[in-house]
Amino acid sequence: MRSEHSTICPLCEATCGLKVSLEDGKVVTIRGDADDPFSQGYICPKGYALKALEEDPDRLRQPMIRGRRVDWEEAFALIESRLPPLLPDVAVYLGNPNVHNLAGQLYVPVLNRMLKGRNLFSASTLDQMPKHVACAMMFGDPMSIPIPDLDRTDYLLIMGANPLVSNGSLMTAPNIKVRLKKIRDRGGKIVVLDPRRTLTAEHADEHHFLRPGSDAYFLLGVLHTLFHEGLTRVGPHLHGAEVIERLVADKSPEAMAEACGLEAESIRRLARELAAAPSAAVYGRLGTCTQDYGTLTGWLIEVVNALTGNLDRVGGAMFTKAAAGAKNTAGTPGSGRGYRQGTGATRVRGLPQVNGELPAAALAEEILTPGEGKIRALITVAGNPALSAPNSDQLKQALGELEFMVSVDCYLNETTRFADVILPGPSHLQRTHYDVVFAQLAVHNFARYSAPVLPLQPDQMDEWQIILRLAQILSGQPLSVDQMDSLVASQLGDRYGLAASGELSGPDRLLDILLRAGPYDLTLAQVQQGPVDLGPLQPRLPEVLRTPSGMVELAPPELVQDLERLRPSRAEFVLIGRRELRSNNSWMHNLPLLMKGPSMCSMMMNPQDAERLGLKDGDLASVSTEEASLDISVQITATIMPGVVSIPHGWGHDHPGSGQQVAARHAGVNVNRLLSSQRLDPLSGTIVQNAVPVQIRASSTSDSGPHEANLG
Ligand SMILES: Nc1nc2c(c(=O)[nH]1)N[C@H]1C(S)=C(S)[C@@H](COP(=O)(O)OP(=O)(O)OC[C@H]3O[C@@H](n4cnc5c(=O)[nH]c(N)nc54)[C@H](O)[C@@H]3O)O[C@H]1N2
Ligand SMILES: Nc1nc2c(c(=O)[nH]1)N[C@H]1C(S)=C(S)[C@@H](COP(=O)(O)OP(=O)(O)OC[C@H]3O[C@@H](n4cnc5c(=O)[nH]c(N)nc54)[C@H](O)[C@@H]3O)O[C@H]1N2
Ligand code: SF4
Ligand SMILES: [Mo]
Repeated sequence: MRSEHSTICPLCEATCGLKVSLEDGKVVTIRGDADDPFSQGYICPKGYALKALEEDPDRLRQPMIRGRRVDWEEAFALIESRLPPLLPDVAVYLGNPNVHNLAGQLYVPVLNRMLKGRNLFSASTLDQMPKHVACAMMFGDPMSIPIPDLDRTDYLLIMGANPLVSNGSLMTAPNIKVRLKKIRDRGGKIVVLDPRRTLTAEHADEHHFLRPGSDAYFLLGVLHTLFHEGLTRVGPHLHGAEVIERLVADKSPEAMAEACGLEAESIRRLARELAAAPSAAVYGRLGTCTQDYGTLTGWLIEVVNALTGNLDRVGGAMFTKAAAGAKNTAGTPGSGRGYRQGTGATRVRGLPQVNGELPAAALAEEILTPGEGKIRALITVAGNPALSAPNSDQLKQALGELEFMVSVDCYLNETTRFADVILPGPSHLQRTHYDVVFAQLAVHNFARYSAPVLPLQPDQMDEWQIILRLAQILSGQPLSVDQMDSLVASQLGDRYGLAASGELSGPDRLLDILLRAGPYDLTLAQVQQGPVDLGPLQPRLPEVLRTPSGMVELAPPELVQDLERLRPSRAEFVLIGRRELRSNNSWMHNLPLLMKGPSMCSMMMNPQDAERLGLKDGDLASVSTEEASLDISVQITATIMPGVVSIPHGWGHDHPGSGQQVAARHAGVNVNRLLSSQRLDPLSGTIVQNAVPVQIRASSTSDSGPHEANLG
């Protein structure tokens, strides 16, 4: 029997609507859903790969205790006997797929509460935390991130993002390629600033090489020009423009040019264009976050948006208004308590909490350093820090020294192989989906829900049930998962003064409360009928603000002070990352469909540099930092700036006994072995992954042996 089901792809921030055809309960085809008003039929190779993911024989379907498949009862019995005695020295690490999963969005906070404000780590401090901190200081809430009004803008300046490959981030917008093309078709302009001429740059009107880590210099030069030439527009809700004017008085394009690598005239012209465009948005993403000056850069981008009159303007950088779960639609409109970083700090280095969590860069030392409060047990949920976090050699050693570790994950991999117990949730097609997080970051207001395409099997637990069971074990309360769930629902209802539905349970019940409490008064029943189009983004100032002053804070003192740290890079070679269309961070590498073609794990290098070092295309180069040294094959290309090399992250599946046979054949090398866990953006605790100084030479190792795995 054949049937067709709509679902929302949970693999990246684009949140495409997909149509899945089933025959006798098996997936036959997956295609883009032409009826989805937001994604209009778009699908990328990873979306197709949901079928392969469903069928992957190496995906875990049963809990595991130290490599042995067991039933749920045995798995939880072990956890129940081992984990509670290790409290309060239990830590949680949350990986990226949590934000793509209702269990992660709605139930993981219950697990986190069991830590009582301590020892919470996540991939956010490997990623977007700088933007949260900058926006929380400016607008009062970490999720009040201005989003480019992509479908109406006349001018888009992209810094440190490659949305044609990543499919967009902190800018939920399916089918970026078409959306960008439409900007140009309507006479608009796209400019990309990136140390690499990316696929996105190829689809832009203009691309400039920008030195890694130097975005702040460019933005200061732009701001100087705006003031110097009288091009600023200080809207009614902006506070602190005069402080910015003083700060940039000596930051002329001429003074900034060398540090950022653009000509002074280009900086000046781009400033004028931003000011003159009928509407414009500066959009910065990963490359502007995971660098030495991540929070500074995230801040200066929004200052430019604000002072060109583009903040909150149609076609500019606007605030999404989500239907469920947004903090910037709760509480008193227009003002609030402002940014709250948390009062805790790490034990070893005293690194402050940011936005309630601790920097992931500190995880290894918190496990390895003896003393009171040492982390003795770890729960990872949908994360692979052994490959994604810095100084991986040290982190792997730390994971090996834990007294107990539990991983909620669908694969045996570089991280979960250290776990005493692995608890696999159901597959990505077996779950209810609603993007509570990404609907807050979208270029259009939507509420979209999808029911599971495939049913849960009797021997499976849903992921939210697994999380609640772990929370219950840590709480020590004699409650069943259903009782925990009802408690969570009634607490959530109380927060909004609403009664939890008596007919629903699980994520549906929580989502129903959030929708009813949200600004559009929707219900679960309404979103279950199909996508609800809530219209284009609307101006939201001052209602969106939650700052104590009720104003946009253009010059928060902490950020102004952080400017003193700004220094140009002088290294001969700096390392940056990149993303590939057929890869998803450290996973999905076990799907043959995506692993076809040449190895994705190579080091890009400019021909001038290669010639100087005597390297030819495909040669092995040795790359080193104080942390480690690794050999990797060189890909010579003029698309990368001289003095810059690029290695993607998420590779290094070379551990014997890994549970992923295909990934092991495409092992690659782990770039995060090279990164120092000491080098952080101080205000956000975020690890520096771009503009990292490295030494490079031709490798003395012959092109054979373990490197063969790297050639795919
Ligand atoms: N050098 C360098 N390092 C980087 C980056 C970089 O650009 N350069 N990027 C950083 C960024 S932006 C990020 S977000 C991090 C990502 O870092 P992590 O979040 O730690 O790693 P992922 O590779 O996303 O690992 C996802 C894990 O979740 C599992 N998984 C997948 N789906 C599910 C699910 O539905 N449920 C559960 N329970 N598990 C699931 C996978 O098997 C895998 O183990 O890496 C960071 N590290
Ligand atoms: N196919 C695929 N899609 C993904 C992912 C994936 O692994 N694969 N990962 C997902 C995740 S977790 C995230 S966070 C998003 C990230 O999405 P994007 O932000 O689009 O990330 P990248 O493609 O890494 O693009 C970062 C760009 O910054 C540039 N860059 C590096 N350093 C600097 C700098 O100092 N200044 C400037 N201006 N540019 C710099 C790099 O050359 C690169 O082109 O992608 C998501 N989508
Ligand atoms: S772009 Fe992202 S959401 Fe869309 S199909 Fe690809 S992986 Fe899925
Ligand atoms: Mo990320």
